[in-house]
Amino acid sequence: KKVLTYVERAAQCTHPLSKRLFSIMQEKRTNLALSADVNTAAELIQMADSIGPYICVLKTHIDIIEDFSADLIQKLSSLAAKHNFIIFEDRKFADIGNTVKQQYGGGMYRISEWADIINAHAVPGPGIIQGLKEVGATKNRACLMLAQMSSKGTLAKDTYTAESVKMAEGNKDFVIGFICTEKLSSDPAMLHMTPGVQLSAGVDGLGQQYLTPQEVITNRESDVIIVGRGITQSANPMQAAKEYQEAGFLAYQALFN
Ligand code: UP6
Repeated sequence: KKVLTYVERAAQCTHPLSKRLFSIMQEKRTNLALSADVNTAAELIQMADSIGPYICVLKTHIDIIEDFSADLIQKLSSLAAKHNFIIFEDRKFADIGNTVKQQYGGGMYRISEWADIINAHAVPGPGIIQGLKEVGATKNRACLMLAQMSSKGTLAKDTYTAESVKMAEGNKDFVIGFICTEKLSSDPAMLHMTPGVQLSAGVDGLGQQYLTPQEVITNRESDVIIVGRGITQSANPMQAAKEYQEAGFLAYQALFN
């Protein structure tokens, strides 16, 4: 079985965002996404600026920021341009099409105006993708389907996972990949992004389960490692980010050995 490089994968992408992401991964030699789960605008901006050089994706949970403002979005967007990373709002939409459309485009966060990528649960059925697409597709945004989760006891497995993959593959004009714990699609354009990653395997006190970059990228053939507390709670986040970047990229290179 031939493993494709990021350059070869980028060439297979029809969606501009997945093409751009694979290109960034090659250019910056990183498959690291930072999950910037901090609670103030100042911390988020500081993280994005200091960790920006080491990542391909900055993942946000905008609704845990205590002092959200339009200024934060403006600063985040300029940092994305400065450091060349993609912004992924981890909103995990999970409602009917008509509701997610409003949650995505409206409210106080206006997610569709600044997030390149969002994600959605498959549980409502394909209407959720239709609703999100009505807002996002015209802006060249993209979506990831949550096909699996990292947490203990997750119900997203077996048939649910398989059906989520089918739903994604039926909407390739808007869905560019998955949140998952292993490679799920043989389509080289489909991105696999995996949360629950730390340098040592383990658990937290609330059901999170961690795998190593090597397990995720080399053994399970996912594409992007999503790291939160492994970096943000480290004594030296910048140093930790470098370590995850290196571990993730070495694990990618090991695919070709
Ligand atoms: N996340 C998971 N597991 C999933 C989906 N998403 O952990 O299946 C998200 C969490 C958090 C990040 O919402 O933002 O990924 C993981 O953070 P951590 O590395 O600090 O555990």
